[in-house]
Amino acid sequence: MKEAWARQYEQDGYVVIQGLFGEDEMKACKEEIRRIVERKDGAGKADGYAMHGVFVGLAKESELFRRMAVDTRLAEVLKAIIGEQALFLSDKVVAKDAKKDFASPWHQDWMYWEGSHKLSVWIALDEATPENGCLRMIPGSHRTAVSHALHIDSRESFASRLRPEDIDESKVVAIPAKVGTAVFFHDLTIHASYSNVSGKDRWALISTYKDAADPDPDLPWAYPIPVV
Ligand SMILES: O=C(O)CCC(=O)C(=O)O
Repeated sequence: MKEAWARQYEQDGYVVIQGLFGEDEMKACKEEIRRIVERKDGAGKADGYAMHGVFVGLAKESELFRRMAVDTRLAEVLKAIIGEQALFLSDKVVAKDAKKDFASPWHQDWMYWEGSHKLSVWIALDEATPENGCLRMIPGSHRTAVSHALHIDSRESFASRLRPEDIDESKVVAIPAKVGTAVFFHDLTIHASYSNVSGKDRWALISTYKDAADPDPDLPWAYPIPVV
């Protein structure tokens, strides 16, 4: 299995493991996220503006997410792909629902971080489909860094994005995911997500890792935890 994961990741720039976590665990994560957001931003905010977008730094705030970051099921896959020195750096929730139905634009994560290559794990806290905003990927795109245009609307996240003409739609693969599914992807894999037109939640937990042996400048956004 380990070799198959590593091979798939090497070939496509991502590997999908359906149902790596259980529904109850994902429900507990969502409840904990609501508690964190309410504690940080005030009562009612978890169902208000704060929960309709991106909240960064869950592990910093919660033992549950510190455990989640180094969970043995994730660690097994991370070790197969990154190696023995996998290091957790940061996590976030990307929450879309009936009030916030944004589609994430096409991009490569590396444009935001630069430095050594990182890997992110996108975990489905709700079932994700094309109707409620599942991921879209371009297999094999992790081999090349593509220049991104700067997006000037500062009210939106994802400041660096690819131009529509950079995307060959015939190569795009949708990644529907059952609750608890984990998508491991390279920071050069070109990805986006559909908007959520379903009226239902589509929350995802996204955690980022690197090989601790790879040099990097200071990463002020990181909250490092060794995986093994
Ligand atoms: O969950 C999503 O909608 C996509 C998030 C994403 O592309 C990212 O955080 O890099």
